[in-house]
Amino acid sequence: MNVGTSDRGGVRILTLENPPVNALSFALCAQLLPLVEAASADERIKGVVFTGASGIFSGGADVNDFSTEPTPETKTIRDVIDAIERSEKIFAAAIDTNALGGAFELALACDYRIGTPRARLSFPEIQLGLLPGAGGTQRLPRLVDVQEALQIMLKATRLTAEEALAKGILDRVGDDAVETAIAVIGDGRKRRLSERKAILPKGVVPQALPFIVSQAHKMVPPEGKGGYAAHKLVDAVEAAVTLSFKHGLAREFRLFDELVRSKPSMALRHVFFAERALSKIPGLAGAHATNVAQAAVIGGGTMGTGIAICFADAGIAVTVVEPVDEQVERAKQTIFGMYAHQVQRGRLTQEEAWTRGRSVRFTDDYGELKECDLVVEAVFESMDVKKDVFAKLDAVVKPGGLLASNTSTLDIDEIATATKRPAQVLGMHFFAPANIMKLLEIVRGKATSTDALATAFAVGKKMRKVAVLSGNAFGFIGNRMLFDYAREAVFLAEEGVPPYRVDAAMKAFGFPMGPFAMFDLSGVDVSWHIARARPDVMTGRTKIVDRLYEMKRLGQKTGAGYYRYDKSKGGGREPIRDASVEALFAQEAERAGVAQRSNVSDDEIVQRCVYALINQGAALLEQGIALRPGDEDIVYVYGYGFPPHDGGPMWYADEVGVKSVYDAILHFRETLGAHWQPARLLEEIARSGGTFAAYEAKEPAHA
Ligand code: T1G
Repeated sequence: MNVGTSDRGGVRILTLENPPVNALSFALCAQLLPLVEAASADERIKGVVFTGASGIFSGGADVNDFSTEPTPETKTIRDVIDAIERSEKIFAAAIDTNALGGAFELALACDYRIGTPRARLSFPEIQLGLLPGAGGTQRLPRLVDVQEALQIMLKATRLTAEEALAKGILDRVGDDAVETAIAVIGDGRKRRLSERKAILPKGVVPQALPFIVSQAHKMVPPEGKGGYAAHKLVDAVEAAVTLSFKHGLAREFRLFDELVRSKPSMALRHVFFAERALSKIPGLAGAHATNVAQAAVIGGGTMGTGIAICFADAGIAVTVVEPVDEQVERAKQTIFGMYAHQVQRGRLTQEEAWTRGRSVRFTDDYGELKECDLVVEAVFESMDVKKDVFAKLDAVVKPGGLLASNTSTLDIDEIATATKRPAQVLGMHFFAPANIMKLLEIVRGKATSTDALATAFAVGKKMRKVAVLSGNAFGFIGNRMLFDYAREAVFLAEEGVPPYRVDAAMKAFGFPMGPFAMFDLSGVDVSWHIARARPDVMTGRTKIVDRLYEMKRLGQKTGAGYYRYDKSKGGGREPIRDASVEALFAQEAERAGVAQRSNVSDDEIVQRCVYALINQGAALLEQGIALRPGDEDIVYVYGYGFPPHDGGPMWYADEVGVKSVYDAILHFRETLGAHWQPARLLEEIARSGGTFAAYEAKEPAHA
């Protein structure tokens, strides 16, 4: 890590070099600061250009640094920017690819900003539960108007070079940003944003500012529901208009320092690093990932079509094997419609959409799959059907071609027995809708090779998926934990807590959807099938699921399930409380002898559902099905809507205190039954006063 320096035409070029993203760490800033001061004191120098090594400007502050308490000697981006402000020289930022967060702020402190066509500028701080803490909230509203500045920072908008140029955030775009910056300095002058006033939107008078601010506060979630940083960001931008630059900066610093120590931000930074740790798998470092040039999907249903789109979006040619013509037509319409929508939304050009759409071919002939590097099977969830497909694939696909199943519950090792290539068989469990949901569970069978895993993770990265390694157990990670969550939701309703109350409590906790609305979305028949296949896992004390199934109350798709649905309300997707289902619960509970309870608190509802996740999460770690608690957190934040500002179930357990979770589970075991058996790992951590964050996997079973 260092700062390269060179002089050209009376201009000093300072090159940030701190692989992999040139993060402006405390250590790099400690090197950068004296160089800025030396350039400012050097008579021969007219100006300074900041640029980044390896074609990256900088990914912003080093997020690791936020976990250390800065000392008075610590140098940060703020100190570097302060030195720029005090200098008489002209400063320019020459930006290639990313200028994020603090890097964007460094560029805003300069007099000029030059980008290459690949330049991307954004303030991702809000996604870390922070706000731009090196002057961004004060300088950006002095370059674009307050409303636009708020949008850019609240939405972490990734501005392309073109967009930034159009907004005046970049002054020039050119292939050689450094050369252009040197030329601009040659003709340029000092023009610090700090000397300007914040810009009100056209036609808005200063008296209207309180209204704009109150509207902005209304646009973001409540502080306790993920909006904590957003409200502080609005306060900081308000200060940019109402206070002097100096006082506004002081206000921003105070708000940032409050956020960086806040629980939501620590949880979001945990999610940031946990996501990047996912692909660090013991034994995979030396593995060889095959380049997947040709892929195939077996089955052109909803999932198969979604998976095909994932390949097309990743630039991988894909053949969909679907024997039913109507299904092929439906799949083509879905793909065509989806890409047309992307073009309408300006997300893709016509050309890009056309190229991607054309990369999806259909056939009913397995013989065309010979050269495939990877085939994903997405047929009916039946072991016989899948084994038949894998036997056919094994006979046709070239040696070394990977065969993956999208199964959500079936045994990968069992599927592999249908082939002579178990080392190339694995699970790739996509979540519906496959082309939208980022979560992907990559399931390792006993014989799955590390090369096969490395290839699957590389494909997951190309698809921009969040890929999590799972061992081969029923329900893998996400659904296996969900079964216990679902059990508690159903048990609560059997004890007399109406489904709408369970859902309301879980939505108040932070889930976008309660469990019963979720069951209705995925289909009561799915629960019915699972309960049949694995009564040991999906246990109900009553016959409620059977009753609903027999009544064809399968959820949204039949207009009724645990709730009623009315086409005229929310397009038939809005759950409407149904007293007849509550009566059915009471009836079935009486038949099954389930005692009714009238005093169940929201806290109990939340604890039973969330602690069920935690307990099963601990069990999966013990069994080596999940590698790290952070992996389970990512599964729940990305796949099941666990509130990211609570960091995921295992992070949340540490926040609550593992001992408190353990004690509550012991209480549930006494009062609710033996199904509340605390996982051994949970007990160990509770008794030792430890945390899940400190858990290091022993040799995981699926290694
Ligand atoms: N700090 C520390 N490490 C970082 C980092 C960062 N800002 N960005 C990336 N890394 C690490 C990452 O953990 C991984 O490490 C490796 O780099 C590659 O990351 C004061 C307060 C830049 C677009 O939020 O968006 O500035 O796993 O796999 O896909 O107001 O990384 O290899 O050990 O993501 O090519 C604001 C976050 C900070 C940017 C590159 N900046 N990073 O994507 O690589 S707060 C961010 C990204 C701030 C100021 C505020 C992406 C990327 P490892 P990667 P990528």
